[in-house]
Formats: sequence, C-alpha cells, structure tokens
Amino acid sequence: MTAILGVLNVTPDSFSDGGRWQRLDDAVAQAERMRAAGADWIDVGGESTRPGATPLDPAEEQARVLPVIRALAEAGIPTSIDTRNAATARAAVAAGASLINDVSGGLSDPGMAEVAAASGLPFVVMHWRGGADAEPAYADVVAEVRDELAARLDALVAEGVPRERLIVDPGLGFAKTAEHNWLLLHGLAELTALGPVLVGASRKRFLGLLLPEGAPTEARDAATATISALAAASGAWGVRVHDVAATRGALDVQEHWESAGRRVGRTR
Ligand code: PMM
Repeated sequence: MTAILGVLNVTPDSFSDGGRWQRLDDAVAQAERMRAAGADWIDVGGESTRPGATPLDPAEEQARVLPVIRALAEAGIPTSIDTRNAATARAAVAAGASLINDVSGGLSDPGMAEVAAASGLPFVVMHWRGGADAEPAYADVVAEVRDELAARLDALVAEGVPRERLIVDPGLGFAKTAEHNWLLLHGLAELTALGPVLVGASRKRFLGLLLPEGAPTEARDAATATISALAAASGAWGVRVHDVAATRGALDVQEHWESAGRRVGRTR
C-alpha cells in the first residue's frame, strides 16, 4: 500500500493552495476531508517554498502550524510537519505530529538531525540544493540526486538518526527543470535502493506545461494522480498530494492491476 500525505499549506502565499486554509476551522475541515478521502498523514506547512519567497521567522511559522497540528491530534488525525526549522519541528512533535518532513533534508538547520533523532519519528529527507531559486545544473540528474541523497542519509545516521526511519524524496521542482523532474520520475526505481521514497509532484509547474496556458492549478490534479499510480508501480513508498481522492482512486487502480498479476503468477 502506498502512503498518501495530504498537503495542507497554512500560508498566505503557497502557489498551489495558498491563502485558503489560514483560518483554523477551514484548515481542520480540509484536513478532515483529506483524511476521509484516504490520506494517511496531513502534511502541515507554514512556510512557502515558492521561488522568490522570503524565509519565514520560526515564531511566525509556529503560530501558523501548531494550532492546526494540535487540533488534528485532538481529532485523532495523524499529521506530518513540513518545516526546515528544528525549533518548529520540535514544537510540532510536542503538539502531536507523527512524521517530520524537511525539504532541505536537514541542511537548512544544523539542529534538525538532533530533533529527528530524539523524536523517534520517520524523517523525510528531500533532495535540496539551496532551495527553489538555486541554479538547476546536472550532468546526470538521477545519479547526482541519488548520490547526494545517499550522502545526506550517511550524515544523518552519523548524527544519530536510525537509517530505518529515513525516507528520501527527489525534490521535484526544487532547483530542477521540467526535464529534470521527468528524468527523476522515470528513474525513480533507482532511488528505492536508498530506502522508502516519497514523491511530491502535486500541482507543480511542470505539470502546468501539459495544459493550456492559464489553466488553474487544480487542473493539474489528473496528471498528479497519474503520477501517483506510476510512482507506486515504480516502488514509491508514498506520495504527497493536494487532491487526495483522485490519488486514492489512481492508487486503487494500480493496486488491483498489480494484484491481478500476482493471482496469475505474473508481476507484469
Ligand atoms: N514540495 C513542496 C513542499 N514540501 N515536501 C516534500 N517532501 N516533497 C516535496 O516535493 C515538497 C514538499 C512544495 O509544494 P507545495 O507548495 O504544493 O506545498
């Protein structure tokens, strides 16, 4: 079964769902809808990672995310904290988060490894070369992302985070062109040797290139769901998506497709 992280950005400016879930009751209602549609975790983020976004003060970030995490914990809904700040991760864990998702893979804040180690929780290590504004230059994007993630895992293990709690993520769209993203998706199976792989393609700009100009970001959900199914077929551990129902449907198809093969003794 492929895990689903439902995206809940409590930011005024995320490109994909910005500004919609700033009120606590709206955020909780959206989380409940995603949970009912099949999300395993609600991934709560308070800092926009869009190109050109200014870094957020951790106190402001915590003021955005902690009430949501607390409310969801009370409602029995598992949450993941999407943050690059160790202090925010620590506070989110205390508030009830059960997974830490760091788009910088522990590179933004030297204190993150210690928080990840002490938390006892799964830790998502996304591939990161200095954020969305960094220059996308690779000779062999799949090999470089794989090797850089492997180095990050070794560093985190050396800092006390058990390897079996580490999940890797290729970081689609973070210092990557559309071509890099497609090459990474095609090469996803090469990353599975590192450990469980999470894929975050949902509503990203490279999917907009498949659509007529000016199409709303929600129009990218069909492509996102298709990627969820193909990523699962390539061995992904999980997907991070906005439209949970569409991805749940796509994963159901993929799981039935695979299990039919198993019933007749063929995997393909
Ligand atoms: N992408 C975004 C934010 N957080 N976390 C992980 N693990 N992987 C991603 O690809 C990722 C992420 C940016 O997208 P958003 O603005 O839709 O949240």
